[in-house]
Amino acid sequence: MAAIKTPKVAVVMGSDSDLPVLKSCLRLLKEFEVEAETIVCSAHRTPFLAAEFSSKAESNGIEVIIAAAGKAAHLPGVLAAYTPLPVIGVPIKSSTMDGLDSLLSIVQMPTGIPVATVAIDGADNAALLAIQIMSGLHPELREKMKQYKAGLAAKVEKKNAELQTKLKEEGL
Ligand code: RP5
Repeated sequence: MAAIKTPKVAVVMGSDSDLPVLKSCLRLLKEFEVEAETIVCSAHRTPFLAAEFSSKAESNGIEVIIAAAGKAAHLPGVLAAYTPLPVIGVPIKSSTMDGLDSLLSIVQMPTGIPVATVAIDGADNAALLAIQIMSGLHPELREKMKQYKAGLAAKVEKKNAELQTKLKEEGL
């Protein structure tokens, strides 16, 4: 049986000014031991690079593309146009419109070319969704995702227990 390769995603940002938002995405991918190819590439300033990168992504072993952009955020849609791979769009809050411009530019894709869009600045969910998509091929990711969710639940349970104690102490 052929060895299953390391899961690999591309994290593409429209500008280096998007990096602060994407750091938590990169940290999560690292935590789940997913390889990330991370580049700056603009749909408007480097359109040929965007087309070339996306056209070659599948043959370069990438399984999911995460694309972040702000303002007239066309990068995720342009990348999606050039690849059969799933593309996850991260709208960046980078202008006077508080990211609503980015959100609508990314989410309102025409039929046939979907971009799975997370919340404005929702970089963590982009990483988690990419991991969930890849976990069909990589069972170890499915197991890690179960542990991650159990960890989230444990944190909420702890907070609830603390709240109950506090309420009792304050007679509320
Ligand atoms: C978008 O324009 C980028 O994704 C970024 O969010 C925004 C501003 O880019 P810079 O002017 O900071 O390079 O293309």
